[in-house]
Parts: sequence; C-alpha cells; structure tokens
Amino acid sequence: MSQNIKKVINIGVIGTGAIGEDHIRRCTQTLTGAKIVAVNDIDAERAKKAVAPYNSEAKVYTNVYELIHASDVEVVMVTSWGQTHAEFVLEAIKAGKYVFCEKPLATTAEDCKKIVDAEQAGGKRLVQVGFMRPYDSGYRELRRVIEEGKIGQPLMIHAAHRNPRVGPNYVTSMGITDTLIHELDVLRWLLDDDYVSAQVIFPRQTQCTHEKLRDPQLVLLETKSGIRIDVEVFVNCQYGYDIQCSVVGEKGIVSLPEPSTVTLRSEAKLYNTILMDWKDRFIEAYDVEMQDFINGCLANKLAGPSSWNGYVAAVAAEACIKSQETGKVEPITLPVCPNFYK
Ligand code: NAD
Ligand code: ISE
Repeated sequence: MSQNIKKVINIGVIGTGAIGEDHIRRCTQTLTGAKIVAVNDIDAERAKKAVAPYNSEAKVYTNVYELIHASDVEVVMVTSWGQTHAEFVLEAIKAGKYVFCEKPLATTAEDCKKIVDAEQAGGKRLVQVGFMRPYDSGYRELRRVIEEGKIGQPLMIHAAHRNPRVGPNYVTSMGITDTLIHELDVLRWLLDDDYVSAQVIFPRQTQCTHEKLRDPQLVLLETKSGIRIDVEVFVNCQYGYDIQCSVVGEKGIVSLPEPSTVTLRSEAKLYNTILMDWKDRFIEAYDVEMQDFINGCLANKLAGPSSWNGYVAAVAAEACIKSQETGKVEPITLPVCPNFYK
C-alpha cells in the first residue's frame, strides 16, 4: 500500500514588510515544498502587493486570527514587528499549527516562557525561530574548526555587528533585542556554552544617530567555562553591513570569511565590495534555514532553532538591557533545558 506523503505545505504569512516579502519570494521561487496561500498585514495594500507577483490567488486577510485559523493555512509564518510575535505564535500553537517566527521570538523573556510552556503543554514541537546564523556556512565552518580542536580551547571571541544605518524608531534597547540577539543565539551555539554575565559599555557616540539611540555599544559577555566575548553593536556605521567574528583559542584563531564579492584592480588600487544589506549577506543562510523548516513541517518533525533558543536568548538580552541602565556587570541565570527541547 503506498503511503500518503505530503509534498507541499500551505503557508499564511503575517507581516509583509522587508523580511516577510523576502521569505514569500524565497518560498515561491527558490525553495521547494511550500505555497503561500494567505497573507496579512496592518497595511492590507502592502500585503496584497507583496504576494501578488508570487501567487495572485493568495487570500489577503484583514483579520489575523482568521488567517491563523483558516482551514487551508497549515503553517503560519510570523514576520511582523517583534512586539506582535508572542500573541500570534501563541495563537498558532492554540490552533495546533507549525509556526516559523522571525527573531526575536518575543520582546520579553516572560512572553518567551509563555510560548515554551504552551508548546510543551501541547506535547509537540511546533515553533521554529528565525535564527538563521547557525545555517550560515561561515559560522558552520567556525564550529567545525573549534570541534576538531584546531585552535585548542576557545578563550575569547571578538565580534562586531554593524549595520549601515537604522530608522528613527530604532531605540537603544533594540541594539540588544533586535540586533545583538543574533550573536546571543549563535555564539552560544558556536561554543556549546552558556552565558553567566553581561555588561554594556557606551563608547563615544556617533553623530550619525538620534536622541533615542545610543550608538555604538560594546557588549561584554562571560560564559560558564570562562570564555570572554566582546561584541561591538554599531547600527549607523555608514560604510556597510559588516558581521565579524574571531574566536581566539590556545593554539590559533579562526575568523568568519568575508562574503565573496569580486576583487577589482583599477587605477592603482585594489577594491573589494562590502555588502550593504542583511538580505544579501545571509541570503544562503535564509534559504537553508527556510528549506529546513519546510522539510520539518512536511516530515512532521522540526529540527531548527526552537522556542527554547528564543527564550534563552531573551533571558540573556534582559541582562544586557539591565546593564545598559546600571552600567554594571549583570548576572545571567539561564534555566535548565527541559528534555522536550534536547
Ligand atoms: P518591516 O517594518 O519591514 O515589516 C514588518 C511588517 O509587519 C510591516 O509591513 C508592518 O505593517 C507589519 N505589521 C506590524 N504589526 C503588525 C500586526 N499587528 N499585524 C500584521 N502586520 C503587522 O520589518 P522587517 O525588517 O521585515 O522585520 C520584521 C521582523 O523580522 C522583526 O521581528 C525583525 O527583527 C525580523 N527580521 C529578522 C531578520 C533576520 O536576519 N533574521 C532580518 C530582518 C528582520
Ligand atoms: C534586523 O532585524 C536583522 O535581524 C538583521 O539581521 C540585523 O543585522 C539588524 O540589526 C536587525 O535590525
């Protein structure tokens, strides 16, 4: 008797801005096994425009709850603003549907915990968080080199997360919840270690910022095994989108490769282009991440970054935000990971 194996999942997307639109494009044009059948945005016109080139028959919902509970929407994708994530993810869990939620899973650890609790109560992993860096080939190579012992024990990490510029709604705490959150997730994965403390230091401020955003910021983290990490978060650096990570070990140093672009020799100079946009810098990582999510839904078993990862990152983020206010080293007490997420 032939088994009825599902080949395509129907996705409903909530939030069709920059990344929502990009994920609609990749699900439709680059990846296999997914169809965008529904969209919602507080700006309905935007939702309509975002999906039209890819599926003109997709339904545009003005009520987000109707999209989540629609019988033909099998999987929910949450790509709206961070503050809205918890509500939509909890509703998708209530509906018993798989849900891909862009980072941050929620803007507070308390809300992340509600998601983790609701998912466990349902008895099945339903949530994948949009932490794409563990899917990036550069970070994977770093992890392989460390695991093979080629640099000995890791001692320190020097990292930088630089964006060319951010909009007027981006405030100081978002340097942590919106930007550093990627490092909080990926560095823990890279080292297979947990954070024990955080401190945020503000260097001289750039003039290319506004009064609600202190930029740049320097975040100092310490792990259980004593590894010291410094991450520069500089979101108005002007010159490019630049992600750096060097792991210093006892016997060597391993660093992220520069994204490959052409090298230009001209007029007695040697030029390399620096990318300007996260969409280009991590394009492959987003593709691999999303294909893994789609495959997980089809196989009925998710394997990517879980709501537990989202929760742990949020706990660490809260210590960083506290330190933004106190200037002190703040402890990070991470809860023990339940078997459900191991
Ligand atoms: P954006 O402002 O371009 O788009 C967000 C969209 O959500 C907007 O169209 C807005 O109208 C819509 N929206 C807001 N509230 C809504 C609600 N209640 N219901 C329905 N729609 C709503 O922002 P963006 O850059 O696309 O970011 C969206 C999310 O994706 C954020 O959480 C952000 O942190 C995350 N993100 C992740 C990455 C990554 O590297 N993984 C990159 C960019 C953005
Ligand atoms: C954005 O939301 C992202 O997630 C990008 O990857 C990050 O570099 C940027 O700082 C965030 O605003």
